[in-house]
Amino acid sequence: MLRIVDANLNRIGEGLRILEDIARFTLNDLEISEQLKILRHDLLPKNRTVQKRLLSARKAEEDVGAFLDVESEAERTDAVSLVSANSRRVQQSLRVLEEVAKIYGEEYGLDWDKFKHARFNLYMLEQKIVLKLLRQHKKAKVSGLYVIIDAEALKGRNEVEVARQAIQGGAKMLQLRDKVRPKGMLVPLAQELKKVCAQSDALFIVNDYLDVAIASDADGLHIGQEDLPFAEARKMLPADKIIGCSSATLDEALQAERQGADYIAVGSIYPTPTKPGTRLAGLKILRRVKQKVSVPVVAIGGINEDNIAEVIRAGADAVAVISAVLSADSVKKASQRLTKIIEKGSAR
Ligand code: TZP
Ligand code: MG
Repeated sequence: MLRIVDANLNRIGEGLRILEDIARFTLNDLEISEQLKILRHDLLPKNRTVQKRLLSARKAEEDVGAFLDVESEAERTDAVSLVSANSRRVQQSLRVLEEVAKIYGEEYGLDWDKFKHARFNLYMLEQKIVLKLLRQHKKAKVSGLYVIIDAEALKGRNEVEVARQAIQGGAKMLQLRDKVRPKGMLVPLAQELKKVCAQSDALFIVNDYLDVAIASDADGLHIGQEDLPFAEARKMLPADKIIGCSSATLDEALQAERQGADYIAVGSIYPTPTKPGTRLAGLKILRRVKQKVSVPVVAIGGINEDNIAEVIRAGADAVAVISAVLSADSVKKASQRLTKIIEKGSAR
């Protein structure tokens, strides 16, 4: 029994340490990593006599299961599977200790209730870590050509077909921007667009509407300075979804980053008839924002084949366009040309 207790305590310590390091170094999340650290310290025995008894019972060289690897151990390809596998390990060990402690608790100084609480605590922490990792993964994909499917610029063309063409032409992100149609019509359209994006690993973002983003399981939401306040949107949007914020000044961009924006859109870079009355930010603000923030920066407004190279040179990670793609005769060819220039510029 002591060998079981010893082995499971070791497993718990090791598994929690991996989770803690992922929270600390991969997610930079102080709160989660501290919670895991406290959990680890709380669970491992501090009583010297108990520690000694456990050490004396250890016979690692006689462990018949020591090298019994299962297939899935070699398959842990990313941080999410690492977190899932290690959470499972810790949860199972906590369960074992809970059962052992119910019978031998007094003799070994183990409290079964503590293991049970820790197990439930870990279910929640695992969920938090996984959702945050998934968000980080999406955030890392903010790059390249970002095509905004704007209802008014479509001129009767079919959104889904336009989306397919844009992706075939190299777009890495799509946004549904529709300030006209009722949401009852937008939700099925958004769901369809999400499917098209998911097939090609492109990000699908909904402009303005949190409810449509949630209903369509979009990868994220885009909000402007006068839309739903960031904090409210973050509270209501699932933790694995990203939020992008528009900004026209360095102060707005810095504030958005402080609030937790996953990307910052800077615009308008050039004057544009697509959004009359929009504030002009220009390349200078784009450069300054890029220097000051660490989240990806998206440039928007009046960008086309003639000026996109200088936008990339100014530091944009992604370029959002409406008319340069939607007004072209061929959505696919226009996307291809823009993508090519972006790739050339980014390779420098
Ligand atoms: N936000 C700032 S400028 C702009 C938006 C939505 C319009 C971008 O459209 P275009 O046609 O690429 O200039
Ligand atoms: Mg808006």
